[in-house]
Parts: sequence; C-alpha cells; structure tokens
Amino acid sequence: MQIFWFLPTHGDSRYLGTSEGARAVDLPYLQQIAGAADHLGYEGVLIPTGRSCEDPWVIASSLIGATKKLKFLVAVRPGLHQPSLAARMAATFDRLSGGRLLVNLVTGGDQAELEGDGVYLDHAARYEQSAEFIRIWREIITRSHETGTFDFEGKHLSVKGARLLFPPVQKPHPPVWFGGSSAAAHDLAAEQVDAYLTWGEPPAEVAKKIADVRARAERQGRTVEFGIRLHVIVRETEDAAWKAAEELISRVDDETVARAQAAFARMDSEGQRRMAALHAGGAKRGRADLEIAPNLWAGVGLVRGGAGTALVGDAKTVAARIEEYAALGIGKFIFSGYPHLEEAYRFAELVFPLLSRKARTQLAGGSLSGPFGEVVANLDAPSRLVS
Ligand code: FMN
Repeated sequence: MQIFWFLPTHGDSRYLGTSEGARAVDLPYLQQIAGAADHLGYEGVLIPTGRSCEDPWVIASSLIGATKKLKFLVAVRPGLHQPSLAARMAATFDRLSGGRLLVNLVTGGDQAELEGDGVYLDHAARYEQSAEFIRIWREIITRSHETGTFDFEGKHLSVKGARLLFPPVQKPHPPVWFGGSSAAAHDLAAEQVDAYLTWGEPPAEVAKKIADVRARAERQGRTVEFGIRLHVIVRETEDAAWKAAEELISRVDDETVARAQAAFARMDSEGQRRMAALHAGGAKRGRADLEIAPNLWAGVGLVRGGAGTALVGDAKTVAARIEEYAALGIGKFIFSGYPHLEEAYRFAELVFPLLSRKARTQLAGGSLSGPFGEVVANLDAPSRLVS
C-alpha cells in the first residue's frame, strides 16, 4: 500500500467556502506540510494543476531540498507545453531529487479554463492529444538518450529529431499516473499509463471502474495498477468525526453551493459529473443525505471541484474502509484533510498503526521503528502497538 498526502496549492483552511480560519499557502507553509509528510512516512504528495493552482513544477522543485524521501506526484497537462519540454523537466526533476518524481497526466475537464490556457480542443480531441503527448513523452524519456533521436507525426503533436541527453534516475521512466472517468480516459489508461486513479466514489462504483480498465488493459496485453483520491476526517470517536465534517461545511451558504454547482455543471468532465451526482448537484445537504456509502461523505464536493468525498469516522472504522478499497485492488491512496498540516499528523498518528501489518510495512517512512511517546515516570517507553 502506498499512501500519499496532498499539497493544497489552491488554498487551505479550517472551513470550506469562507475566508474565516483560512491560512496563507506560502513556501514556509508548504515546506511544513511536505516536511511533515516526509517525517511521518507518507510515500509522497500530489500536487495539482489548473488555473486555480500555483504552478506544480515550481512548487515541487522548491520542496526537493526540504525533504529526504518524499516523492512528488506532479500534475502535467498536455497542451500547455510540448512533450519534449515535459520530458526534459521530468528528467531534470528526477535527477535533482534522486528519483523522487511521479507524473500525473491531467487531460483537463473544463473547456473554458483550457481555452484560457490556449487549448481549443473538445473532450474527444483533448484525449487524442493526451494519448499522443504521453506516447512522445515516454519514447523521449525512455530511449532517446541511448538510441538517438525520435520522430513522431501525430494528429495534434509532432516532433522531429527529439532527443533527451540527460536520462532520468528511474527506469524505464518516472511512473505515470492518470485519472479520468470517461470511456476515452479508460482507453488511455489501458494503453499507456502505470496507474489509474479515481476520485473517491463508493466501493461498488470503484469496483466497476477497476474491472472496466482492467478488461481494456487485458485486451492490450497490459496490466494497470489502481489508486484512489479521498479526503479524510478521522477523530477519536465516530461522533467527533461527524461533528468535524459538519463543522467543515458550517460556513457554506446556499448561494455559494449553487454558484459552485453551476460552475461544475458547465464542465465536460465525466469524473466531475459523477462527483456532483453523488450529492445530486448540491441538493443533498444533511448528514444522512451526504453519507452516500458507509463512512463516505460527499460534503466536500458541495463547493470543491474534483475530489469531493471524504472518509469520515473513528480511526478503526477509517482503517477498515481503507482496507475495503484495498481488497478491491486499490494499492495507492492519496488523502487530504483540512487544514492539511494538522490533518497529515492526525491521520498518520491515528490510522497508520491500525492498517494491516502488510500495509504498514510498505509505508515509506521509518515511522514504524518506535516505540514513540514520552517516557512514563522516567522508567518505561510507552508500550508499542502490535497487531
Ligand atoms: N484535473 C485538473 O484539472 N487538475 C488536476 O490536478 C487534476 N488532478 C486529478 C487527480 C485525480 C486523482 C483524478 C482522478 C483526476 C484529476 N483531474 C485533474 C481530472 C482529470 O485529469 C480529468 O481531466 C477529468 O476527470 C476529465 O476527464 P474525464 O471526462 O475522463 O473524467
């Protein structure tokens, strides 16, 4: 099991939908989150891309020196730059970080935003472009430093004599992860990526997506790994966790929800449509309505785009829900919680020790070599949790 945390490069706060209790996301704060994730044994952090985010490559580069083992899952959007440049950036980052790069291929699902970035392609054409982009990227970064130059003539992207002189540390290339819920996305995952990611849908829906991507990959003679992106609200008791969930959206008013949902409805992202459907486009507001599967809460998606669901519960329950997704074939988990610094600690301290021994031994950090905790009466270290 690989557990990632998230860098909130489009803002962080105690409450959604308000500036009350919000904090500045500046370099010292991002260094604190990345440093905490590194220290706690998270495998890496996801850094998103988009109009509403600070630039992910600049953010990731600024954090190499502040971390030791932490990996960076950096979102890359085809169409914003040429695949040759993206390959060079990836190789340089991988070299400077000692092999700590993963790439998240992001096609994009908001036509208006993409046009602002100079991408005038509809959904189908964007996926054609993504497929060409990652094919060229993989060829350049994997082989061109050994075999010489690479030529490709596609419908959207072409290169002639492309070459990368400085190879990445990771072979054959830094892992490529990818999310998207349309048929075109599933095809691209089956054909070209290492891991397919889904936002946190109920387990039964996730199982269907895994089966579909697996079947498409099998037809290509390939295998794909699977990951999920979820928020998490974990507390000592179930009651406290649900209170925290309600508190998180306590400042959100109806007008803000309506505005957010109207913006999501304009997008052509199938993944976003599925997220909005979980709370019926904002119509469901109460706790009973928003708990769309046991301990899976759709409240975040009332105002946040993209990942809109959270696992809510006490530590034992949340750990059990994680194992449930793991049993479906999910091996990669990307979590977050508000505020991201405190919740990185809370989640690791409460939940990591409760994951199965197999999952715990695969965690990236040395965090399992305790015992930790303040010595009792100058005599004994507090007893170790063993299961
Ligand atoms: N879209 C973005 O614009 N920026 C992101 O950083 C981003 N990160 C994503 C992370 C995960 C885990 C997933 C599942 C999706 C993410 N997306 C992001 C959206 C997808 O990349 C994709 O563009 C979108 O879902 C539209 O594709 P679809 O219609 O196939 O669902």
